[in-house]
Amino acid sequence: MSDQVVRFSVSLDPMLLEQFDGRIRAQGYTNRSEAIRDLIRESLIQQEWDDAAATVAGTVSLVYDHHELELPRRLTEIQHDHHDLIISTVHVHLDHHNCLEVLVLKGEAARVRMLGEHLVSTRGIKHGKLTFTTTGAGLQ
Ligand code: NI
Repeated sequence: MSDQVVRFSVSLDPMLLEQFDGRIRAQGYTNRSEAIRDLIRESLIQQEWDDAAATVAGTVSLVYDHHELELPRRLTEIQHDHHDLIISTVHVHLDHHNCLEVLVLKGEAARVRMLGEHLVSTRGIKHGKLTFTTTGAGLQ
C-alpha cells in the first residue's frame, strides 16, 4: 500500500447518499472513505474471479450429518481429487449428528470455483457456501 492518497469528488443524488450513509453506519463504518475503499476492493476481487486464469483464494463451508451413509466418503474423494487446490481444512463436530467443515482454497479461479460449487452442491449437504476472497497480491 502506498502512502499517497488521491481525493476525488463524486456527484450523486442526496437521497442515495443518505441511504448509503445509513447503510454503512449500520455496518459499523466510521467514515465514508473506508466504506468506499471496501466497495472498490470488492469490485476488484470480483474481477479477479471473473478471470479464469487468475490466482484466487476462497473458503467453502459445509454443514452435513455424518450419518448420511455415502456423504463423508464422497467429500473425501472430491478433496483428494483436488488436493492441489486445498490449503487447509477444519472439521468441527457440532453435535452428535452435525459436522461443520471449512476448506481454504487457493488456485486458478476457474478450478477453485468449480471445486467449491461441486462441494456445495454435493447431495446431502445441509448448507454449503463458497466465499470469494483474494490472495491479497496486487490489491492495495
Ligand atoms: Ni464431524
